[in-house]
Amino acid sequence: MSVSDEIRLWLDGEGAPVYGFADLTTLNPAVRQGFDRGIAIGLGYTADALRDNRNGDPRRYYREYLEINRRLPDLALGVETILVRHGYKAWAKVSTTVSQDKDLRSILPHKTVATLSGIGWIGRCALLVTPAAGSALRLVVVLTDAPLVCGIPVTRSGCPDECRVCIDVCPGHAPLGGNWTPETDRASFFNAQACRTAAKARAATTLQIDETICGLCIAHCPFSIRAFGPG
Ligand code: B12
Repeated sequence: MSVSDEIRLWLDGEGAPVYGFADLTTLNPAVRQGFDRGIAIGLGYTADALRDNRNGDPRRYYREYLEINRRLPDLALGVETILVRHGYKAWAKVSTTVSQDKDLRSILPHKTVATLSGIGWIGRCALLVTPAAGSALRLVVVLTDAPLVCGIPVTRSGCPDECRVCIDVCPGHAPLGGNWTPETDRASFFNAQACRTAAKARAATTLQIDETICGLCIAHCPFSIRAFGPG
């Protein structure tokens, strides 16, 4: 069995709803930390968590957020183990260093690996949107030198021209209305600081916690509702 097939089999067995293999060689080697391939893995929320959050109660969304964050590193480390057993280099990116100034950027965002793997595009809310789970998923990435069979990169937004849902529901007015392409800088269509400020304010009010938890764009996204149902 090929290493790609073995990883697929294992992730399917673990119930990972969304994953893809990316050819990273179009990226600067410093950005991809010398690795040629990446695996993006996503775990989703339940319809009930999304419905409650839409209705103003993010408690279930937050519980599932914590549970997903607990499970994602296990999935990444499992994939890393398979790759290493096959004799390849692999690095499960289970934590991210982000510039904490006004920029809020990592060197290689998970979403870049995700679109390059072909599993989805970047919506107006700056989140990965997938046909399989909408934007209602969290991601982890494994980098490797294994010759994986890679997906076809997504290079255009799949959001309908007329859809303004995430723009209208965002309490921080963070989505500015523009469409993503791989060449578009985030700042031209999304105000990350405004998102962070509003998400912190919402989490303080609704959950009494000092964290960046909101997810209204996720819960209202028509692709999320289509994937999980209305709850
Ligand atoms: C910093 C950060 C934030 C910041 C800034 C948000 C942002 N969009 O950058 C703040 C604090 C505001 C934030 C908030 C939230 N975040 Co956040 N955040 C991150 C983090 C740690 C780094 C993101 C980063 O580097 N941004 C820099 C910019 C430039 O990159 P980017 O927007 O991530 O992605 C750009 C590139 O990927 C580029 N791109 C895409 N494909 C390609 C292909 C090529 C070839 C190129 C060149 C570029 C390119 O397009 C994207 C848009 O510009 C990631 C984890 C990670 N390691 O990636 C999580 C992450 C993006 N956050 C996530 C989530 C879920 C949230 C929240 C919903 C939190 C919550 N639970 O309520 C909110 C809402 C965010 C939103 N609407 O975007 C998820 C997104 C999942 C998804 N479906 O996309 C991630 C991936 C965490 C995870 N482990 O799942 N977040």
